[in-house]
Amino acid sequence: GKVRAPTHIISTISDDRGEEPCYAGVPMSSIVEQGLGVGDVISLLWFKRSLPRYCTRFIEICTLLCADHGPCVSGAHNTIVTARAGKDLVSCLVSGLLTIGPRFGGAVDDAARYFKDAYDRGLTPYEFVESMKKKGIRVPGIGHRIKRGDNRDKRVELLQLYARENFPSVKYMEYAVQVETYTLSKANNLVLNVDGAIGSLFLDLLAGSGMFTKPEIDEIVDIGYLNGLFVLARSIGLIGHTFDQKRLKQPLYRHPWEDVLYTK
Ligand code: Q5B
Repeated sequence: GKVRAPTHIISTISDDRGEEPCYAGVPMSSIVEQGLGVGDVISLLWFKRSLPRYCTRFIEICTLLCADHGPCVSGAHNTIVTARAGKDLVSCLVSGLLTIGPRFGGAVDDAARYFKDAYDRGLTPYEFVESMKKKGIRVPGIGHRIKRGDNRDKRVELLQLYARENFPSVKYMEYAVQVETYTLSKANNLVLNVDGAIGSLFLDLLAGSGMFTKPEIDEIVDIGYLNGLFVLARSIGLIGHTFDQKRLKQPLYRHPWEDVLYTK
């Protein structure tokens, strides 16, 4: 019989060998004809399934709300400096993206991991936060440089409102809110931030939509899909900052001496 030569790559998300490319088995023409959006495409290419509209809309809202947060945040700052050094679009984009990590924008996965573990083990917010403190770990998804208890992050409020109105259950988000209530009693900047809101709400989406088995949820949280939402969204803003600097013909950036503490 025929012997199949061994393949060096396995791929399960897309296929362009037919008349038209397919995303997780769905032909592109069908995506266009059904009027699907970027949330549906993310569902197909990341989760390998079509998700209900309220889920794909949630993914789109995350993308809209995280697209940019002004020129002063780490990512935009790096992109602006790189653009002003005369570099190309891809260099400007990746220099901004490289700042995304545990402190800035890349705490979504860890927020989901820690909130899930604490909720599933039945820890009270007090037990959870104090156990993190003992381990010397900052609670991912908590804290912000400019947002405060009396100046909440509008993005967090919008995500919470959407989920309360559309998700079958928001138990993980409500747990994150209880954690926030406790951390705010310690310091006014320890609000639930956008990473924490997305991390906890995505747990609710995964657990409440009925579209994922428990092992699949564990795998998604374990692999770490959710920082991808921030990375994808913020790429939109970083590309915008690149064009902005080039349009404005901004010169090479040099940080002022007065703003550096020179010391021995
Ligand atoms: N403390 C975000 O810190 C920040 C604590 C904490 C327990 C915490 C910090 C943090 C976890 C990571 C996280 C996502 C670095 C943030 C984002 C996107 C963004 C950005 C934008 C956008 C801020 C003062 C005191 C210290 C600390 C304690 C702070 N956080 N304790 N758990 N989580 N959070 N990142 O202001 O006793 O004095 O030593 O790491 O979720 O990135 O808009 O800017 O869209 O672009 O620098 O929104 O919270 O505070 O370091 O001076 O700490 O609070 O231990 O206590 P800060 P620090 P003590 S959203």
